[in-house]
Amino acid sequence: MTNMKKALAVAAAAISALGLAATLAAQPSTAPEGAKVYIVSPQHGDTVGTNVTVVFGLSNMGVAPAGIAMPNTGHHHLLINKEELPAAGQPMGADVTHFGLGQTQTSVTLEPGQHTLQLVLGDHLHIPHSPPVMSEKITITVE
Ligand SMILES: [Cu+2]
Repeated sequence: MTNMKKALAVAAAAISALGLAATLAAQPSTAPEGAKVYIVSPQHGDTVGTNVTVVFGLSNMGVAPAGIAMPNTGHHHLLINKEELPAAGQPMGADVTHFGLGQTQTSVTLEPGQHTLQLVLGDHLHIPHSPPVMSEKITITVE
């Protein structure tokens, strides 16, 4: 192969790799079968004080910090008193709490009354997986 042909072949390979990367980036990250996110604590129906430690659980997937693209991983997002779920295929915004360092628990201060908590896993771009990996929404009472 001449040098020119070699250069063209390398360029063609680079272009097709870029095209593939662009195609992959447009796809939501997939979640494996059996992936499950759940709230370990508190439990649905619990009565708690105003300072609440929320412990996140995840099975059949791994936790990775935001920005790190690894298959079958994501980071947690906590939804407090949210009626609607995050839109599919779009990064979650500031209306949910991101745990982009890979945290698996947090402490929140809540007013007395009833509150709902729900977790949604997001990929390296904060986009819910396909299919979405989200916990059941639990209700707690704060006294
Ligand atoms: Cu996020």
